[in-house]
Amino acid sequence: MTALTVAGCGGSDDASSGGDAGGPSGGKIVMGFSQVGAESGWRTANTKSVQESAKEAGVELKFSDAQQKQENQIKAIRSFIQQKVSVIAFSPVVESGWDTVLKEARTAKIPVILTDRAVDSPDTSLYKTFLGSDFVEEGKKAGQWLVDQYKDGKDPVNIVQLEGTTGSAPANDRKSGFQEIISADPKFKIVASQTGDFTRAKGKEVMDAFLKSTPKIDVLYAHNDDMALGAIEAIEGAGKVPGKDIKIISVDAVHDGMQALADGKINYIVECSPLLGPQLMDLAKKVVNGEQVPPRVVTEETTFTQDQAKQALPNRKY
Ligand code: GZL
Repeated sequence: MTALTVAGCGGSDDASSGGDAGGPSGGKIVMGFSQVGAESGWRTANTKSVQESAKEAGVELKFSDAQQKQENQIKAIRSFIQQKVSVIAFSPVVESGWDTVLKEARTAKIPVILTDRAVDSPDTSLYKTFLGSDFVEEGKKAGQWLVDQYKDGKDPVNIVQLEGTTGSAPANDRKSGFQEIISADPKFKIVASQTGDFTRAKGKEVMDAFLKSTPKIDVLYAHNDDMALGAIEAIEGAGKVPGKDIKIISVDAVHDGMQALADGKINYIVECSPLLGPQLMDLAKKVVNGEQVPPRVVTEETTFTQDQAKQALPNRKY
């Protein structure tokens, strides 16, 4: 294992050195990482990727779990600033409300990398780069599969939607991308839409309510596999067959989602890769050493049908 060292950086307490304040000169890169929480299988896999990649890269990782609360992330970022870390990376639980703390990081000359989720600040100088998926594209892929499935039909298609965490980039963008595609045909109607906060328990609870309040549901669009898996429990509890009575489209492609897809309980999954660790460490090294990095790094990902899931499952890393 080779430690990623910081070239030409000021001493450990020298936050006033030109350029970004790194760690002790010639010392290890110290990364402060604020994680959203542990709400889903995706998040667990993402945390594992970041932690394993830091170890592999010789980066000292100060990791904090915000339990899906923005105030905890802001507290963690302030603590990283106090500790004079070389670089801060975080996945913003929601898009808004970050300017103040990111300005504090900039004043302290500590570079920030956004991973997984974006912020809606117009001041893009507050962070060096955003590494993560294109959630609008994910929503479009989900919508396109549905349009293709029903291309010959004339009857109304009643859709219920389990949205991700309110105010989060994936929830906002997966919703808008999906809507953009299905709005081309008026037979597609979103008859109910509510947040399930990306968790299995909430997904079940909200789907239970949908089943009681919505006479005819043809399709569920879930913004992540965990909510889809919770919804499957509700659908089966109502005596209906998931994947047949109610078609299910989901996002992530974590193991349990892929298993449900292979078993025919989900019909289509749009992949959202959580394996951001290696790219994050590479970007961190460049940023701390003052190298240029692209303002946006989009992760590679694909889609899965039921047959493709059966093929892919044995080799999946998460
Ligand atoms: C997407 C990520 C989302 C996942 C959910 O990049 O932020 O948060 O889709 C997770 O499973 O909770």
